[in-house]
Amino acid sequence: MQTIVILTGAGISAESGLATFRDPKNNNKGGGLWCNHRVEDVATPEAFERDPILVHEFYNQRRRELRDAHPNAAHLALTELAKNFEGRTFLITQNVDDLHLRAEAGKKLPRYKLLPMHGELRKARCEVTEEIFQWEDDMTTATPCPCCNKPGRLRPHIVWFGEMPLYMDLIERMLAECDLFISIGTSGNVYPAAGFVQMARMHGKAHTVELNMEPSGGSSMFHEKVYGPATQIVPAYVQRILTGDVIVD
Ligand code: BJW
Repeated sequence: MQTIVILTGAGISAESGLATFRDPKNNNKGGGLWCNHRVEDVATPEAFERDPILVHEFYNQRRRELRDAHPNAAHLALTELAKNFEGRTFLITQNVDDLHLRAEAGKKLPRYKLLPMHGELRKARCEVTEEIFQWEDDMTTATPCPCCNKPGRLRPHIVWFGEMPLYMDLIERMLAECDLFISIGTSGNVYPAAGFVQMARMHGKAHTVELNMEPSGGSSMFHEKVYGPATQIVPAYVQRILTGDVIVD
C-alpha cells in the first residue's frame, strides 16, 4: 500500500467540544443550528452580502470556541499514522478548525499533506486583493484590511456554498491514485466531498472505509464500515493499518 487519502468532517472534532452541523442530538447547540439559522443560510456569499454582521458573528463565535478546544485522540492518531506510515498520507479536511494542524505540533512529516478544503477559521481574506492573513481576533465590518487599510473588505477565509473548494486538482489526482480511502465523521451531505468515495472507486483502485458515529448518506458506497465515537474507532483503525492488518489488493 502506497497512498492513503483520508477525508474528515465535523464528527472528528465533536469530542473536542466543537458542534457538528447537522446532528439533531446537538441539543445545547440548538440541534445543529446556530441561533436558529441553518448553516446553509449563513455560509453563503449572498448571506454575507445581505447581512455581514450576522455572518461575521457566526465565525467570530466559532473562532472564540476554537481557543478552548484541543485535538482529541482521533486527531492525534491520524498524526501518528502520517508519521509512521511508510507511504504517502493526504489528509483532506472539511473542517475549518485547526485541530489537525495542532495535532501535528510542528512535527516534520515528510510524506504527508493536510488539505483544508473548506478554508480555515483562523485566516482572513481581502475580497479585493485575495491576500490571506492569519486571524485570531473578532472581525467586523469596521475592521480595516491589513493590505488596503480600508474597512469592509475582509471576510473569513472560508469556502461558502456555491464557491469552489480549495486544492481540488490535487484532491482529484490523489483520489484516483490512492490505495485506501477513509472517510471520518462526515454525514455525506455536502458536495464535492460527499462524492469522493465514488471518485476513489470509479477512477482508482481504492479500498474504501467509513468511520463514523452512524451510517452516512453514502454508506453503501464503502467496502468497510466501523461505527462509534471517533476517539475510539480512529485510533483502533490506525493501529490496524500500522500493524499491517488492513489488506489492500
Ligand atoms: C461523529 C461523532 C463522533 C458526530 N465520532 N462521528 C445539489 C446536489 C449536489 C450538490 C449541490 C446541490 N446544490 C448545491 C450543491 C453544491 C453544494 C452542496 O453540496 N450543497 C448541499 C447542501 C446539497 N456544495 C457547494 O456549494 C460546494 N462548492 C461546490 O460545489 O463548488 C462547485 C464544484 C464543482 C465541481 C467540483 C468541485 C466544486 C461548497 C461547499 C461549502 C461547504 N461549506 C460548509 C460551511 C463552511 C465552513 C464552515 O463554516 O465551517 O462546510 S457547509 C458545512 O457542511 C461545512 C462542513 O465542512 C460541511 C460538511 O459537514 P460535515 O462535516 O459532514 O458535518 P455534519 O454535521 O453534516 O456531519 C457530522 C457527522 O459526524 C455525522 O454523520 C455524525 O453522525 C458524525 N459524528 N459525532 C464520529 N463523536
